[in-house]
Amino acid sequence: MAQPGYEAIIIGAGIAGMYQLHRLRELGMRARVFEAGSDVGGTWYWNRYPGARFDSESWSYGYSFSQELLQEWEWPEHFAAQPDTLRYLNHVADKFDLRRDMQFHSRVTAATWDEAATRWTITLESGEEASAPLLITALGPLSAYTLPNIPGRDDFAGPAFHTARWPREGVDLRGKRVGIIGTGATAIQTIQTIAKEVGHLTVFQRTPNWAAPLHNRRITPEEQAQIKASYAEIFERCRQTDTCFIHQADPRRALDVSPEEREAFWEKLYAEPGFGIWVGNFRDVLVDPAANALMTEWAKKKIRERVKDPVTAEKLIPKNHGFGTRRLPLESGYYEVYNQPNVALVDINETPIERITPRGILTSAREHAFDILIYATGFDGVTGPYDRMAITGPGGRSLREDWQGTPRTFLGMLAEGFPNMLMVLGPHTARGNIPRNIEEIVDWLTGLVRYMREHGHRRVEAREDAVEYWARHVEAAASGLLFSQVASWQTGVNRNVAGREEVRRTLGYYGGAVKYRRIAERVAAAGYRELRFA
Ligand code: NA7
Repeated sequence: MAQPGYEAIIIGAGIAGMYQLHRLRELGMRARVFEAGSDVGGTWYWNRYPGARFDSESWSYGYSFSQELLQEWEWPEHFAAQPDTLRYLNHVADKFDLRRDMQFHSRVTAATWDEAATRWTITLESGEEASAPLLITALGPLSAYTLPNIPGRDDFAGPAFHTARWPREGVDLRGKRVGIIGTGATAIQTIQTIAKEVGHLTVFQRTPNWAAPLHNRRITPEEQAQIKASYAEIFERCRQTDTCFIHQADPRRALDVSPEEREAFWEKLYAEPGFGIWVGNFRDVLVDPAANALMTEWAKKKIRERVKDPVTAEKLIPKNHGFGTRRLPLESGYYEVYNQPNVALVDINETPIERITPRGILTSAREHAFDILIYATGFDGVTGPYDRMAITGPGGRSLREDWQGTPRTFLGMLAEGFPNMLMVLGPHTARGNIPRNIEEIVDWLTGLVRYMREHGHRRVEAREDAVEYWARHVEAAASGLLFSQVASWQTGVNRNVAGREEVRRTLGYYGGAVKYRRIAERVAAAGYRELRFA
């Protein structure tokens, strides 16, 4: 049965959808959130695997819009664990009474534009429909998880879990023989956590990643008071950096300083908490191959120092990409795990996985028997959540087909040819410390909605020339980065997804959040000339 009309439909009740609902309510709008899960939280609702936590400083991660919320909430650790983040998001949902306008257990499978009615109609998995003039997609860049395309995947007789669908009640791993596939940020957190309790752990590695210490610790009462007194400065600092983290690239170039000075700086960064060693490094490390090669050599030494067995250490050293050219996982004792007698590393380039069997995993060398299998095999990033829905615009235009190559957007917030569809953290937006990016985008979109209401506009669409400008600008911003030359979810490559196995795509805006904000604000201040209203 069709639901009553709303003024806006929001898909997703994660950090983005929650905040967007709050903002639309302030405009007095009737909005409805549809969410596949049974409650709020998005990423932090789904990703309950052991050791899940973020690599952003907690106090730079929460919402900034409410002073009361900032002052009443206490993060227990400098880098909060998933249960605390989920507890935080539940607290926000309660405080702002968000669930009243949310519908859970409601996966959206299709969204169809009706030009005559100037409305979107969404269809849920259940067949239920709802419609509204505005559709806001708050899908999350990492919500479409992917299982490995290995033969026999359903044959395993024991329990098998993807990290993004870890059971709520947890999994008893004590004393068990566990196999895990993947060595990305998720796997690294999982491995370093479960190695302490499992009987035996076998890690199947295809591509090692560079990783650096997180240096997490509890927040002391004195620090808590200091944090609460400094929120204005913390968020101002995040506004000034390209990634919205508190870290900003050092103005010096690695190639301009002496080897001693360089190494002393890297030692200092390695000993400090957070992403400093990635995004607060010398400014040439992520753009100049020579500077990156120096950093990479230095980082190799660290792995060799920490892993006792030289053969294992060499396997853990990435060979096909330089330091920081993929998302840098932060770790807490990850490398030392391989010094434990109950942990084995299988390099599947040497002994490829042939299939999953009822007992475990068969490689070209032998069968490994397990009680439990874990797939830490990642996501169809950024565009995956859009590809999984049938989004149909004017004249039957399919977003999935449009985006088969590279997405075409204006500011990553409006897709070319799809009126009244507004994207929070879609492709081609600045991304880094995600809630900071989300707040800015939601605020911008809310400003656009307010403008439309004030001017009596019912329809908005990006102009073709504006999309073309943004496409060129996005490509130009990405072109100098070493990062753009490496396959990862960030460049749209996922070898488990048909059609996405090889071709790299630019899926973010890499000109930095400061520039992104400046452009977006200029567009709004000049009356949205890049958009066509009706
Ligand atoms: P990632 O970073 O995409 O990692 C996925 C891992 O799984 C990676 O090591 C993959 O190897 C591996 N993988 C995927 N499919 C297979 C198959 N079929 N066989 C063997 N190995 C496979 O995802 P994460 O969840 O770790 O992190 C995603 C983001 O979440 C992260 O950047 C944070 O921002 C939070 P590959 O590298 O493809 O060779």
